[in-house]
Amino acid sequence: NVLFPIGWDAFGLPTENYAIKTKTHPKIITKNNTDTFRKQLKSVGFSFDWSREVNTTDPSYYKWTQWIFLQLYKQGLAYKKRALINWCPSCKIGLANEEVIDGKCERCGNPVEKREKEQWMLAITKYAQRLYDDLDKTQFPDRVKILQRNWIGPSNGSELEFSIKGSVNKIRVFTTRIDTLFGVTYVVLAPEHPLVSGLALDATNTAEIEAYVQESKRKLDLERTAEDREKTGIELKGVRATNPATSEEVPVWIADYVLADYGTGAVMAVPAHDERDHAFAKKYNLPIKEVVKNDKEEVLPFAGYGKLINSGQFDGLTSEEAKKKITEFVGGQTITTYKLRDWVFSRQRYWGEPIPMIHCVKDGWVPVPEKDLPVTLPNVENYLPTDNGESPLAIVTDWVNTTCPVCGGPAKRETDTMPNWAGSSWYFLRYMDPQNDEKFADQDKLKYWGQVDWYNGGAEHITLHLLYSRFWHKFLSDIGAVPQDEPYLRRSITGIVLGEGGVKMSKSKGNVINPDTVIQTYGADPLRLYEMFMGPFDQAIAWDTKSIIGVRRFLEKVWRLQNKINHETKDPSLDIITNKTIKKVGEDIETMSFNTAISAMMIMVNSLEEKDSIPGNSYESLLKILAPFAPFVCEEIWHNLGHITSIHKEIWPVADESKMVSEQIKLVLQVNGKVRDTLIVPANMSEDEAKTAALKNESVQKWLAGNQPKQVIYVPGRLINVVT
Ligand code: ANZ
Repeated sequence: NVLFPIGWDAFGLPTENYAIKTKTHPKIITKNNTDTFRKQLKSVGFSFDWSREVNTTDPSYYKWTQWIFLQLYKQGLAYKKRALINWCPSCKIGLANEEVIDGKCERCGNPVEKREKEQWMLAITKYAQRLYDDLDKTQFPDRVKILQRNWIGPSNGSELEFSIKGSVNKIRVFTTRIDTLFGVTYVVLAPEHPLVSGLALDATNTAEIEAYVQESKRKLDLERTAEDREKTGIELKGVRATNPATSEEVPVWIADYVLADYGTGAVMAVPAHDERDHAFAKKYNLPIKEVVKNDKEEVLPFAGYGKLINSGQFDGLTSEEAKKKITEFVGGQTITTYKLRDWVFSRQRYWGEPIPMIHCVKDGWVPVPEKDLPVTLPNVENYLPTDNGESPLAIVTDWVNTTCPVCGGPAKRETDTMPNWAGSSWYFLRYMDPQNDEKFADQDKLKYWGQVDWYNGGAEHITLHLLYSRFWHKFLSDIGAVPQDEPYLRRSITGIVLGEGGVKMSKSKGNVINPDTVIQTYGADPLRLYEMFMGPFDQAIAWDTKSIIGVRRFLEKVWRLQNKINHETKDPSLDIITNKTIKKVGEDIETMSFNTAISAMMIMVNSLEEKDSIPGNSYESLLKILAPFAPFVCEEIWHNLGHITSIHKEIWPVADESKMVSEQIKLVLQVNGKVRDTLIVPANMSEDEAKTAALKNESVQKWLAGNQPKQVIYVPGRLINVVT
């Protein structure tokens, strides 16, 4: 009892960009495209349950996306924050991280800058550890688990504080190597660190500091942390921090290799043992103090573990022991930080779900009451991005101006929309109850269907979408809205079909294969069969028109075999191959080894072709196992054979194991020329196998009485004589 659904995740940049380019409303584009895709999917013969089709841009669907957002908000997991976003100065648009390729805008190829903006954020980091640990509850391939784990990127370390001379403020640092605390020769803050503006005023070089801060804010993280890039920074002259272990005073710097939103946004620098600190210290002539040594003489920086030196009472301890002791000594905390960041959930775009929040001067941010959902996108003429980085919705005053749900006074709607990842974070749940307008899905239905047993999709969604949807699902589980806390049990990966010659299909390269043309020229079944036959399912493989002709010929052979059916024919050799093929195809489908299943059927068809007449049952079994691969041809032949019901409602044939081996024959067993027993063996048994079987026989063993035979004579198909 399988639910095999389909739907359209249709909000987002590609549609919007295309709308701008063709001056057609995204709604119309979405409708046209989904109509085409639906027609194409049907013509290829996918067995989707079309009664459960969903579309994330449909207000009756995104009502629930907005509802989930409100629940996140109520639980404190959605919050607004001034954050640095990627800004394309040429397109005048804010971009998501995933829309920045190598520091450049995905749309126009110009360099992207950072810009500060108020953004809605989702606190996915609160779920980081569970998202990491619970991968164990899934049966995802290792490759998927590893990618998810790297993306979450937990890092175990300590947080500790350096006090600032003459100030009540303290600098909190995160380090994975607190064992190197005695080797700290300076402290570095990220240019965006909240203490910087205050400390800059205390410093004697305020103006220089300001200039450096402005410059680094424009740079992207990627650029700032690149290994080979020359480090830059500036000292906060006159500002001194105190090492909590030694009470030693060290200078305070700001440098853009320290990121604002990782750890605490500040580091204790140990140039003797950290690559980046070492390069920085060399450049700015800062002292380098060695505090960890191992047996082998190492050159600095030495980033490995060893025993402590120059570290007072901790000398002689191993790095591991010292970590614990020093954390205690300075009153630090053991902490796990994650590479994973909170999710920037705002887009200054038109084609997305409106974020259901209202801003009131008196009451601040107020959620739209659930009864007023969905907040629908207004129909606008102009959805072009604006010059000032505001959402195009900001100019739709009729829509923006509303009343505050709390005080009834005038208020304004949030004009940012959700990212394209929103609707796809829960769509699988909607399939279980697609028309429900009381709830996103009925509890009983959610319980009935349970987890997604098997999720197949492209590799590009392993980190972002898979992580986002696991996060939403865990949250829904926490508020009791879904019965389990992991959405998917299994995950498999489809390799993409590349264009002829092995490059990715793209319009600009002119190498796109349109399924409509392939179907017109060769048929839907050859297209299906070829895509499954071209190679292992999870690998990227280039399209090759010659090969589709090959599978088309195979189907033509299958078709011609109809004429050879003779119900009188009995052919044991065909029984063997039929049963073996049934078994192989069934097993291969389970492991998604479609290519080998098809080659097994090709071998079977070749054997059938060699015969003058073939038994009806062999041929019908072939049709049944081929039917999921080539549904149209098999159905048609099935009807030609006189059946009136569909082949797709037939029961899958069962492989008869006893008919998978060739006929049995009787071998006479002699010892020294006298008949002692008989042996039933498969007719095609090899000489070695026959001899081994004979020597294991009880009567033969008795006559051998533990001795080795002098000779074993084998007369094929007749007898074995053991000479003692
Ligand atoms: C002192 C130290 C000494 C460090 C040493 C390393 C080696 P992972 O493993 O990636 O988590 N760090 C901390 N916060 C940072 C930030 N916001 N931006 C850039 N670097 C930051 O790296 C943790 C290490 O990266 C921390 O441990 C800190 O440098 C640096 F011999 O502290 B370490």
